[in-house]
Formats: sequence, C-alpha cells, structure tokens
Amino acid sequence: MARNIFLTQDELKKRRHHFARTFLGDRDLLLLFAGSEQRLRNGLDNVYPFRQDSNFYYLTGIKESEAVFILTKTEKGGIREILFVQEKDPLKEKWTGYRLGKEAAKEISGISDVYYLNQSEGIISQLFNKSQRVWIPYPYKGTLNEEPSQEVLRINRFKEGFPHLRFLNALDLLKVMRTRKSPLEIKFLKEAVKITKTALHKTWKKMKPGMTEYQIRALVEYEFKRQGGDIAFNSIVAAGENGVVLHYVECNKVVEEGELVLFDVGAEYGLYSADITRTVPISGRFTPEQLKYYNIVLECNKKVIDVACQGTTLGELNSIVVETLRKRLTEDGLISQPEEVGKYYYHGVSHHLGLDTHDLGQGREEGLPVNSVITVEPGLYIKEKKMGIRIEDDIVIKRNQALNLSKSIAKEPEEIMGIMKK
Ligand SMILES: [Mn+2]
Repeated sequence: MARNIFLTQDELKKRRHHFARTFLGDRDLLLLFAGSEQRLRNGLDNVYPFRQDSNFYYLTGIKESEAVFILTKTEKGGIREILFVQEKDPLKEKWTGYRLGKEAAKEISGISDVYYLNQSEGIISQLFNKSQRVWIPYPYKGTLNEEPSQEVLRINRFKEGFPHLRFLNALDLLKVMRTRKSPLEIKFLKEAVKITKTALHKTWKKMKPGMTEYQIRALVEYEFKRQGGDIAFNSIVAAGENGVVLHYVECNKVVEEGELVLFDVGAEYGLYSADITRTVPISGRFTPEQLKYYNIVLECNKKVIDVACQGTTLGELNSIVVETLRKRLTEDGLISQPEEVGKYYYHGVSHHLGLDTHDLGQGREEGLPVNSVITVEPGLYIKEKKMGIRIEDDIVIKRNQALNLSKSIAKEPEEIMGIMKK
C-alpha cells in the first residue's frame, strides 16, 4: 500500500470551480494559508510533526507548510487560481527534507499559476487593489493559548494596508461544501475505518489483565502505522473508571481483571479520519452487570443508525439517545427523575467526520444532506460503578437510510467475546 496518497487533480479542480461558481462574486477573492511548522515542542529545534491545514488541503491537495492559495474570478468571468510555495533551497533541504518546488506543486494541485513565496506580497497587493471582499477561513489554529496566530497577525496587517477591503469568514462557505463527501472522500474514509478495524480486532486478541493502557494503545497505533495509516487524534484507551473521562489520554493505568476497556481511536488515511469507539472486557467476558449497561448503549447506537437519513438533524439524533437512556435507566433504577440522565450521559451523539475528526460541517439543527458523514456515539458513564461505555460508528447519510462504514467492527457482545477468545 502506497504511503503517499494524494487527492486527484480532477477532484481538486472540481472543488475549486464549485467554490468559485457558487460563492465568489465578481470582485471577491478567497485567500487560504497552509499551516506553519509548529516549533518548540521542546528545546530549540524539536518541531511537532507537520499536518496540513484541512481547508488548504481540501482545495489544493498540497501537504507542504507555509504555502498560500488564492482563488478569484477574471474580468471575463473565468476562474483564476494562484498558488505560492516555498522556494527550493538545497542547503535547507539537506536538513529538513525535500521541498515540492513549482513543478511538483503544479502536478499535485492542477493549478498552473504557481510562484515562490517571495513573489507573494506583490501579487497579493495587485489582486487586493482590484477586489472588494476577501474571504478567509478563521480562526486559524493557535487560538487555544489566546495568542494571535501568525495568520491572524497577517490578516490584521492586510486590514490596515487595504482599508477598502471587507474581510469575511470563508468557513461558512467551506462548511457547506465540506459537509457533503464525494465518492473519493468516502473511499478514503472507508480505508481509514478498515485500518482501524484491523487494529482493534488484533489488539483485542493480544490484550490481557495486567497490561497497562499505554501498552494496549501501542498495539493499536502500531497497527495503524504498519498499514500505512496515521493517528488521526490522541488515542483514548481507558480502563475501568477512566472510561468516564471523555478525552482521557494519560493511559498509564494497569488494567485489572474484570474491567472494561474503552477504545476511542481512529486511523487517518490520505488525511481523512476514522473515529471509532468500542468497549470490551479485558478478561474476555462481560459480567452480567456490564452486559446490562452495554446493551442499553448498543440499543441507542442501533436506534440512531436506523433513523439517520437525509433531513434528520444531529439534535434529533441526540434526543433519541436521551429518551432511550431515560427510559432504560429509570426501569433499571439507576435514576428516578428523567433529568438525572445528564449525570450519566454528557455529550452529543454525533459530529461530522472527514478531513478533521470533528469535521467542519453544518449545524446541529440543519437537516443532514445526502453523503454527509457523521459519527454515532452514545455512551453511559457510571463513575460509582467504575464503568464507562461508549459505542461509536461512522455512517454515511443517504436518502432513506444510513450506510454504516464501520459495520464490520465487532460490537455485538458475542462477537467481541468470540474475537477475544482468539
Ligand atoms: Mn467521535
């Protein structure tokens, strides 16, 4: 399997043309920045592994950092696409690896106007002078620590230098496009799910009480990489009580006999992300109490998948889970008032999935379109019983039903126990 997977020129051109035709007015311009290398993981020159900005990748197919892309219309109503990439630099390339240069960038993106970055200021100024509105997707990442990112500083400089321009948020436009997946995108997602499936099933056969969460996580991640995938997000392997923490990533506990282990993991393939959760008993058998609660979560998962289709909203899907849990947990006696369900289930059931694990997509109250891809992940977190259960599948929305991409990843208790028996 080839490690270097690219989107096709055809697909990229289609996306850019669609964007320009649908959203760009005559004196509009779309401006995208590639991600920058994130330095200082620690020390002076230890950089984080680079991963392209998803919007930039979506329209250009370019995985290299620092690039800039502009999409605008010509005076005759045609489309103009311009890409700026890093200069070739034999010395730097000896240290930090090859740069694409203009020719390879043209080849990958299908954009014929490719320049080096040192020409970008001049060309951007010319285009800005002829434009009225500039669409930029923001916020760019780097906002977690409240510091303005490099891109935000750049946008601020543009605002000062070109006061006649109106700057608008392109995320609102990109999210309409990115919500609906093309056949090629669904193919990549299927591959990401397939890699995740193999990793989970192989890991379940090997794991046993006494292993640590991080040893089990290593088995999963080894399989992702062995199959040519990447790790889409910080893997969660949470045993016993740790399963009630939604984004538990420490992974340093020894897994004890009889505990449940919650895996929320996803391979990335061609920059598309799987996102799968399964909860399995370390000892190979569910206890009767674990099984009782597991089956309640499984019921919620199946109900949502049965109902999801074109036009349903993420909000409606979540209500199904809340209603089902209210009913079942009241019957069980775990809760006595319907509101108490919030103590044991405290997130939404779905999010969009694609280039980003929490993908850019339409809002919770908008009807889902055909070929949108979402997760279905009901959960039940009972801290006092040291039990966290979540079952997550990835589905494609169709006109009258949903297509479950992760259907073949075991989730029936018998099936899971069968795999664990080896
Ligand atoms: Mn998820």
